[in-house]
Amino acid sequence: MVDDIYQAMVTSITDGDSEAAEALARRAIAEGIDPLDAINKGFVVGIQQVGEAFGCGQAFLPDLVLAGEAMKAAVAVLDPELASRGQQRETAGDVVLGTVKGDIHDIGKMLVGTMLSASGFQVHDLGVDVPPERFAHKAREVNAAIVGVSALLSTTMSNQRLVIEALDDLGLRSQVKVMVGGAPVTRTWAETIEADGFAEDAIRAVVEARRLVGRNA
Ligand code: HCB
Repeated sequence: MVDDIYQAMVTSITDGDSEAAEALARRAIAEGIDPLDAINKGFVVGIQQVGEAFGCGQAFLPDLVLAGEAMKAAVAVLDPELASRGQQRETAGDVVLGTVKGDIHDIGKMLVGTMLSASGFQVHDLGVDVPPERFAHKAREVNAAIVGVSALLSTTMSNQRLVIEALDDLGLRSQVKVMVGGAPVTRTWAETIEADGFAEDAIRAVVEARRLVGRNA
């Protein structure tokens, strides 16, 4: 029964059907399904399938656009549910979050932001296509503990390094931890550019962020 709803979620994304995705997200809440399970076992599986189909030429840009919109419609419904789970926690630190310059993918970053907020971090989401200097200036403005940098394209990954350099230019590098992520990003890449942390998904991003601010519990 629950598996049926997860499968319907997958299909709503592969069909690029925002209305169905939104309705299924509402149904999940009404039926007491963990919003994180709805995202990870349902909607994310759908978006991964669309990504794979695009990668091998079986889906096209309009399919990506529609799937992305359907995914965002579902996450927008589930987001407040996820966030409310962390409401009473003390602040674990400020995180500046954004997708690098030249890159407009924002779904994964949004999920990371939601999970970090739900875990007690104060998140400042700069959005997408963010120049390196903006990350650095915002980090200084809010006295950030962590800068989270997302990149989804192999052509924009190198801009994560530029964010680290921009922090260095403002003399902030020693006091701000940098956590990188995004589909093409690996731990090896993170080490190559001397980032402090890396996470494969939003759950691991919370674990990593807590490690970076010295709150492993
Ligand atoms: Co896009 N796209 N796309 N796309 N896109 C990818 C990323 C490809 C892998 C698809 C493919 O070829 N198989 C590919 C990139 C190949 C590469 O470079 N290695 C690709 C391409 C090529 C392109 C265009 C160039 C297509 C074109 O125009 N010809 C173009 C680029 C536009 C640009 O940015 N300048 C493009 C455009 C689009 C949209 C706009 C149509 C749409 C984005 C909509 C939006 O975000 N509002 C889109 C989408 C939806 C995708 C796929 C299908 C899904 C991305 C996604 O949302 N994944 C993606 C295929 C894929 O990734 N499998 C495809 C789901 C989220 C939950 O996962 O990895 O983003 P995530 O985030 C995770 C994780 O990485 C980590 O936690 C997140 C949550 O669990 N994480 C962090 C992310 N950031 C973190 C930061 C941290 O500090 C820590 C952890």
